[in-house]
Amino acid sequence: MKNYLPSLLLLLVSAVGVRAQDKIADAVAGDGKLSTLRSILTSNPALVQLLDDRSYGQRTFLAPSDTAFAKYFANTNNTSAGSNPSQTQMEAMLSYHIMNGSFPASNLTSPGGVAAATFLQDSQYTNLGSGAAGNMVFASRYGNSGEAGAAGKLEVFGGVGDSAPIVRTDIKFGNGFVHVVDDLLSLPQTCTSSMGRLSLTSLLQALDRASLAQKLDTTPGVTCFAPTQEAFTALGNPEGKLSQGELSDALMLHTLGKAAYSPDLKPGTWYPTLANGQNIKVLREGGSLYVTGDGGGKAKVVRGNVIVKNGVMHVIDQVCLLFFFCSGFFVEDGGG
Ligand SMILES: *[C@@H]1O[C@H](CO)[C@@H](O)[C@H](O)[C@H]1NC(C)=O
Ligand SMILES: *[C@@H]1O[C@H](CO)[C@@H](O)[C@H](O)[C@H]1NC(C)=O
Ligand SMILES: *[C@@H]1O[C@H](CO)[C@@H](O)[C@H](O)[C@H]1NC(C)=O
Ligand SMILES: CC(=O)N[C@H]1CO[C@H](CO)[C@@H](O)[C@@H]1O
Repeated sequence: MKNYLPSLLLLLVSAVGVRAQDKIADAVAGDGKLSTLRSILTSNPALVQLLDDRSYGQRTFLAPSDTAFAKYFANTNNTSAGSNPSQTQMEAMLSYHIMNGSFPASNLTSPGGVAAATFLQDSQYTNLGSGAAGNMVFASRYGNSGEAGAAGKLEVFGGVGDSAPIVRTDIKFGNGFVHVVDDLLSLPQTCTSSMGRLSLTSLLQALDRASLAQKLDTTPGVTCFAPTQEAFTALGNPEGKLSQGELSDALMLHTLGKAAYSPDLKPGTWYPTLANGQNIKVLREGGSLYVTGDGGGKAKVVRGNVIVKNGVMHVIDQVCLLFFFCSGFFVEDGGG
């Protein structure tokens, strides 16, 4: 009997402890800054079900604060369409705030950051190919590529390069953890609309001229290294000068045939691109992530982990990953 007593007590204590905030509604009841969320949950039983259902594993809810909703509504209610989010849009949006798994703050704050799947499965926002379920988010205290030298605020990165700061952590509920965010995550968009939102105009023109925009937007599971507008300008806007074939090769060299979030990119490793037989290598140096091609040129990731519908985009500061024809085209004596 003596042997069973401690574990029996532990069982009772934990049973009581869990029951207190078992349901999501109870877990968010105690925070004075979550009243908008509470009323949204009341009218969205499907979302409550997604959080409270006990028949599958742990999850982590990024709960938007009243501040987050106020900022969101201030923008969206005033669109030219003038419409508030529908129940379906609200469900899609909040399912993107539910990470699939248990991610206490101690986990999310680890160096390099964490890429995690969410419950956003709506095919309007998610096309990662077979085997994958919900689209992803990236959480980090070390900036959008997880590489900053010093720890800053903990943020979650979603669609179109937007991020949401986590302002309160580790509220427990029956199925995992709740962290409060002060912005809503933007839903992932296609590669090309994300590029538009980030003003990557020359890149869009290049994709258009090479007739690759459609392919890039619809292939399930891609990583796109997207050069900035400044990178194209610095090279004299090659998007208007190269032939369609050359542009196509150049763009394919900037694209991997699977989604690789920054934690998946291992330094010193070569990754096959969609350009035939050509690989690019990832480097980490001085608080930044770089990609380099066979020619040795080096592009720095200036905005990592922009989540897109069919994968991820990392914005880089150079057009040329020094593929052979690029140096051949721009340097008089030819590069190979
Ligand atoms: C925007 O729409 C939401 C949802 O219908 C509503 O709750 C909110 O009060 C509106 N906000 C503004 C500023 O109009
Ligand atoms: C964070 O959680 C994931 C998924 O549970 C796990 O694979 C990973 O090892 C954890 N990392 C840390 C630093 O705890
Ligand atoms: C959540 O993760 C589990 C375990 O990896 C997986 O079986 C399930 O399909 C995932 N669900 C979603 C909605 O991603
Ligand atoms: C459609 C809509 O919500 N319009 C509002 C936009 O913002 C102005 C100023 O705050 C309001 O007066 C409008 O009603």
